[in-house]
Amino acid sequence: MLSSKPRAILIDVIPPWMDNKVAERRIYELDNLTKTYGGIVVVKIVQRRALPDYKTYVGSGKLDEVIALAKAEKVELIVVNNILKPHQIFNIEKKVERDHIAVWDRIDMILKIFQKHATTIEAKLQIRLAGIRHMGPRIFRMGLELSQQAGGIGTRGLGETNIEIMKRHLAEQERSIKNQLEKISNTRHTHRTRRDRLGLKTASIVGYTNAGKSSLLNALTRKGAYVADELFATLDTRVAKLWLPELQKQILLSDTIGFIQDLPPQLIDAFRSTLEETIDAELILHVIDVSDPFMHEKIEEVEKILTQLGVGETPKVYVFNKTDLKKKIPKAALKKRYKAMTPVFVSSIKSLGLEELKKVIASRI
Ligand SMILES: Nc1nc2c(ncn2[C@@H]2O[C@H](COP(=O)(O)OP(=O)(O)OP(=O)(O)O)[C@@H](O)[C@H]2O)c(=O)[nH]1
Ligand SMILES: [Mg+2]
Repeated sequence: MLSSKPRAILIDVIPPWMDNKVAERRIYELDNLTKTYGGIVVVKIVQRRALPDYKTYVGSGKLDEVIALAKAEKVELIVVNNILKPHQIFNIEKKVERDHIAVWDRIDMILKIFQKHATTIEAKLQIRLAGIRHMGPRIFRMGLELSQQAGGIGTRGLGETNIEIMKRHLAEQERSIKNQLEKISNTRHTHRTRRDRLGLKTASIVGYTNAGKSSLLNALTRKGAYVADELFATLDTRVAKLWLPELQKQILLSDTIGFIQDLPPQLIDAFRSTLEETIDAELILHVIDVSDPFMHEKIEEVEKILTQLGVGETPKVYVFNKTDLKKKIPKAALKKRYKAMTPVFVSSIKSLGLEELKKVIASRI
C-alpha cells in the first residue's frame, strides 16, 4: 500500500530527435500529474532512446540506476511517462517487488487521479470500466506467468483454468458496469428530450485540463462548480442555464472533464457518456489558457480529441481565458490565426470580456 504522499521517481523515454522544449513539457506535465495525485517528486529522469526496450521499456542499465536510486531515496513509486505493455510493467515490478516499490505507467497515474477525484456514481463506474480495460491484460499476464512457473504435469491445467475464471469474471464485471452506465445515460436522454421540447440549445465548454473551464461556467452562471489548481478537478458533467439578452432566450451551458496530451483511448471510451453533452452540443466553447507557453500545442491536442469524439465539425468558439495573467496578448494575430473560431478574450476570475462572449455565443448558436 502506498502512503498518502509517496516519494516518487519519474522517468520518461523519448526518441533522440525530440525537441528539448517538447521533452521538458512532457516531464513537467507528469510532474504536475504526480503532484495532483499527492506524490512528492524526488528525481525526474529523461532517457533518449530510438526504440523502447522490449522487456522493460526503459533501457536496462538506466532502469538499474533508477532502482538503486529509488532504494537509496526511500522512494515508494516509480512512474514511467509512457504507455507500457503488460509484460513490461510486470518485468519492472518483478525487480522491485521485494523493496515495496510500485511501478505505474502514464495511464495508471491518470486513472489513480481520476479515482481520487471521482464523486458521482457515474464517474466511479466509468473509472472502474477504464481500470478493467487497462488492468485486465496485466492480470492475464500475471496468471500466465504463475501457471508457467508452477510448471509440471497436472498443475499447468489448473493455472489455465484459473486464467479462464479470471477472464470470465472480468468480462462479467465489464458487462455489468456497462449496463449500469447505460441506465444512467438513458435517464440523461430523457432529460435531454424534455429539454429539446423546451427548445433549449446547448453550448458545451471543453479544453485542456486546468484551462479554467469550471471557472468560466461559474463566472457566467454562478453555478458553483469545483475549481482547483490541479489537473482533472472536474470529472462529471455540470449543466447550468445561461440567459442570452441578444436572443432573449435561455441556453444550457455544460462543463465537463478536461483533456490532456495522450489521453488514453480506454478513458475516452469509458467517459463517452459523460462527454455526451459535448457530443450533442450545438456549439463548443473551447477554453484556452492564454498565459500557457504551450497554448498552441494544447489547442491541437484538444482538437485531436474532439475529432476522435466525432465532433470535429461542430461550430466552435475559442475562448482565450486568464487574460489577467498576461500583459501583452497578441490579440490581432490570434484573431487572424483562428478566425473561423471567432476568438474572444476573457478573464473568468476578474469577470472580464463575459458580455462580449455572450454576444458571440448568441451569434454563433
Ligand atoms: N488568474 C486567473 N486564474 C484563473 C482564471 N480562470 C481560472 N483560473 C485558475 O485556474 C485554475 C484551474 O481552474 P478550473 O476552473 O478548475 O479549470 P478547469 O479547466 O475546470 O480544470 P479541470 O476541471 O481540472 O480540467 C484554478 O486555480 C483557477 O482559479 C482566470 O481567468 N485568471
Ligand atoms: Mg473543471
